[in-house]
Amino acid sequence: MNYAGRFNSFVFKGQTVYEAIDAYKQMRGITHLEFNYPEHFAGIDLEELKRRMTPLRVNGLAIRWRREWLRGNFTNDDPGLRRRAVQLAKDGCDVCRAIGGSVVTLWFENDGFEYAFQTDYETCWNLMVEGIREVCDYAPDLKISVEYKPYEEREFAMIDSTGMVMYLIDCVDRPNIGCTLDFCHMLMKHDLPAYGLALAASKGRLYGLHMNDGYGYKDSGMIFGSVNFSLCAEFVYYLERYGYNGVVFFDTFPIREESKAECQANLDVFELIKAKVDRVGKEEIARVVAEHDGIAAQRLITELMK
Ligand SMILES: [Mn+2]
Repeated sequence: MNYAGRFNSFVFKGQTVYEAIDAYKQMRGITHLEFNYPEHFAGIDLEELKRRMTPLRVNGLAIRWRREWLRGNFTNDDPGLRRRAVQLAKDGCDVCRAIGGSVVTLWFENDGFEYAFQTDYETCWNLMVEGIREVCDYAPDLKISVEYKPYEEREFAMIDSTGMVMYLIDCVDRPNIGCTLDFCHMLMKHDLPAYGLALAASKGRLYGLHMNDGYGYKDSGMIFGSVNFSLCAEFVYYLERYGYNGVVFFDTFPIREESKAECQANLDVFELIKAKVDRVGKEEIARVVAEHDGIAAQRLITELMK
């Protein structure tokens, strides 16, 4: 498996990007880096960055629009700001390519609404589709991956569920559009994580993973497998079944925990759950799934817990 951790687990505690890279190099199993653009590139020389990160590779980067676009990224009612929001994503594509990455993740933190009568839904949907299409066409050599989240920062997000992101992919209608699935975001929406995975992967549109765990009512960002063992095991099984060969990125929030140990704990438990799935075997799991029976499923979960 390819693994990456979250830079802000270190940066939010005052460490530099280079210090975080050094920490990742010391962990067992980390293979890739995943940046935020533009925040992690302030004052960074790309050639220097490439030297410092070797032998780690870059998966890609996530665009962060942040507060300047509070009224919307791609649905902003100010045409100039909207244009700059699309341009920021295109600039991110250039940087991603320059450092050897292949996936640009778009999470539309500001595209949503709070009030009835606040939004013309059809107009805004079309702005989302057209903006994303423009980014896809700008960088046909990169994977443009939309990460959905049901709410936070807005009360309602434009792209709020597995179903919505699959519909979006259909509307954008480009070969390089896909999605990144965040485990906590799926739980927040009461989307069954493995179900969404199967829909996206079966269409060849699963470009990224944000692995974490939580209680479902917010973006808890806890260690993978800490809360929902059975759902995590099912998720790993379907990753193997569809031959996912992208990066497993741990999108967790070690606010009180030591960041390096927390990332390593994620990676170790993911490997353990993967080993359990492999021990039981894909064929045996498929046989149980085919029974379509709750008790048989629970017997399998019990077996996986051993
Ligand atoms: Mn995420």
